[in-house]
Amino acid sequence: MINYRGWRHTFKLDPDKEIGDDALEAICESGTDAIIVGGTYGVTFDNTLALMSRIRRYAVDAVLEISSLEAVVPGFDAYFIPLVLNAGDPDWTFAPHVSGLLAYGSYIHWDEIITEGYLVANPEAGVARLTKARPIADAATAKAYAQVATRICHLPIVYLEYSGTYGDPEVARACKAGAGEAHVFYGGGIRTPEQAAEMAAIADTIVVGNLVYEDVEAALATVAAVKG
Ligand code: 1GP
Repeated sequence: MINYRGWRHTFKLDPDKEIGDDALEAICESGTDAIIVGGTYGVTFDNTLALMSRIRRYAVDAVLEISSLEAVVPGFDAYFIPLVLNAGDPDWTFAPHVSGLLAYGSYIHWDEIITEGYLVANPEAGVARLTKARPIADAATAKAYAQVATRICHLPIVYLEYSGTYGDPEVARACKAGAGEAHVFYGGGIRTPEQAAEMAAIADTIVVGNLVYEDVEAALATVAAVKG
C-alpha cells in the first residue's frame, strides 16, 4: 500500500504526450514523491502500458489515475479513481465506476484503490468540458464541495483541479479547510518555484503536469521548492 499521505510533490505524466528518455529519467530521479499517470484525452491501454514500463525502471511510486476504462493497466502501485464532485453531467458521477466494476470487478485488489473527490475549478480544462463541471462560484462553494467529499462521502482525498491554469489560493485554502482529515491535492498551472511553494503551503500535495512537457528544467525546480 502506498503512503500518499506522506507525499508533498508529484509529477503527472500524460500517456498521450511525448517525453524523451533523459527527461523521464530526470523527472523520476528528481526526488519527487510519486509519478501519477493520467490524462483526459487520448489515453489508451498501449500508451499507458508503454509509459508505465518506462517509469518502472526507477524506484519512484507510480500511480494510475483512471480516466478511461480501456486504459486500465495492471502493474501500478495503486489506482486513483476520480469522482468528479461538481460534474454537471450525471453520467460522469457513477456510471463509469459501475462500468468499471462490471468489467474488472473480480480482478480488483481493493487495497490498491483510492478514491479522489475531484473538484474541477478551471472551466476551460478538458475535464471540465467533458464532465460539464458546474462552476465554483467562490471560496465558500469550494469549501462546501470539500465537505461533501469528506464529511458526507468520507472520501480520503480531495483533489482541487485547476488543470492548465494557476488557481486561486483563497479557493485552495477554503478547500483545505473543508476537507478536514482528508488529504488535499492541488494541481494546475504551476510554472515557478514560487507557485509550487505557495500551493504546497496550503495543500498537502501538489501536482505538476504540463510544465514537464514545456520546460523540464523549470519542472524540476518545483521539487526543490517544495521539498528543500
Ligand atoms: C492536471 O492537476 C494536474 O491534472 C496538473 O495540472 O498540467 O496544469 O500542471 P497542470
